[in-house]
Amino acid sequence: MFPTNFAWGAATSAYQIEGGWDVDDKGPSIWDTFCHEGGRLVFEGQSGDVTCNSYELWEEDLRCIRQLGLTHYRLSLSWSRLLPEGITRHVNQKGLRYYNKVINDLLASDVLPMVTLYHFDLPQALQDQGGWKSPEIAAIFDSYACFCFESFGDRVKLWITLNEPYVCAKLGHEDGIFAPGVKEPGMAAYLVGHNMLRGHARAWHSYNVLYRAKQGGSVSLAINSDWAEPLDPASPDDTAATERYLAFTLGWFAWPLFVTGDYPEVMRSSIEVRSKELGYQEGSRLPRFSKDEPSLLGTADFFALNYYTSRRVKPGECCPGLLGLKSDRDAEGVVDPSWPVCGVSWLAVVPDGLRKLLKYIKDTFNNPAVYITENGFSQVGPVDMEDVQRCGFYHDIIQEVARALREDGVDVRGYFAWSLLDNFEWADGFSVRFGLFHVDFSRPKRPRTAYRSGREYAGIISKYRSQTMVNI
Ligand code: GBH
Repeated sequence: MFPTNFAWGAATSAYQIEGGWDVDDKGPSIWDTFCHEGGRLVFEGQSGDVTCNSYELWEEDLRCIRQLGLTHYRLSLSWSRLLPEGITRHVNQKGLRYYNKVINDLLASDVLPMVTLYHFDLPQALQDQGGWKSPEIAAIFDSYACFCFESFGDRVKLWITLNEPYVCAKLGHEDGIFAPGVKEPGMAAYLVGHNMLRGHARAWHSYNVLYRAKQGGSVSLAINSDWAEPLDPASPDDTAATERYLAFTLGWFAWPLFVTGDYPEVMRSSIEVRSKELGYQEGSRLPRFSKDEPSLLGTADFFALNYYTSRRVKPGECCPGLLGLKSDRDAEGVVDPSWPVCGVSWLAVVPDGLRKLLKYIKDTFNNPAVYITENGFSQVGPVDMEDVQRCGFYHDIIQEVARALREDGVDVRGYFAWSLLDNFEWADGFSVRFGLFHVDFSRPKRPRTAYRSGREYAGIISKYRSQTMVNI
């Protein structure tokens, strides 16, 4: 059913699980600042100060990883734990030691690490200099990336530079509901997305020139996208809106890497049309890539996809008179009434949307190798250790991955469940649980206990792995 070397994984991110926010010389990140600011930014004023305390309890995480029988584990590095000021002048040796232990322990357990360099947690020192809005950030990210390739690249062969630039750009700099809490609709998000792409491209080129020959790994950028289809498939307006919807999420970051080295044409033209309507005169709000910088095209060694949900799409009805990403996009996603919604309101459960999105990626981006770097199902409200709905979800979604592989010929290389552990779910704090393991945040030792879905995922992995063994 699955190729022998298929990656069976689970994922986490540093700020969501580590805690230890100011121990051992770690510098603050924008999420430390955002959570400590008070107000109603995060559910009940919670923070990632301690969360799963994986900084102290890594060996407990390793036990969970082994219990699941994972072949791969996706984690992220805390930039400000390694480089407290964000730059390589000052290296925190204890941070280095921590990640070296994590990586070595994984390898000793026959689990391969996939390492994300950046998952939403910019060092505060860099935010103070303008953060992702500043053009200089691309070179600073590149030197951080090189530091990581140099330090860990002898053992890490799968790299993600940036997780979900869309989320950093839109939620962090347009809606202001994620750190750094900037609300500059229709302006900052495009600039931030642009600088993230520039930083990614530099890091990929550095890896390519300086490390690839001796380390032999692969580097990509994790792109989140809903699957989208027209609300009424017979309506040309809905069909055009769907094209814009995909262009403004998946296309925004995938077109530069896989198709043209530039943003999708429909994204450029929509932004220009809206700018004209609003009498906005100062040139395009969507920056242009400079010919003097390394090209974006070809700077992904595989397609890294974070898929959670799907939408039916129609033309937008939101605020046509306002400057903003939604009004530029002019497309509205709605949840089909037949789709169950799990936990959080945005998460309509649509497993076959993943298959359709994978087929779309194969056809649009020239049949890349694909890792599904995140996918999951959340729980809200009283804890249910016998989470049968989530069990059903994992069975269904893995069937869809199998169909994409076998029937549609998509080159899927791996699947990472989000998440190994219940953790700090950003603005939703601890109110939303995505873990395969339950974490009791009320107890100092933060005990981890497998949900039924954790046990079933372990069963699925062991079943498919034994089948692939038989195949050889
Ligand atoms: C992932 O993003 C993140 O990488 C991960 O850290 C996180 O824990 C996981 O999702 C679960 O949420 O609030 O209505 O504005 C997934 C992509 C895009 C999904 C933004 C939620 C917010 C919708 N996310 N979206 S809304």
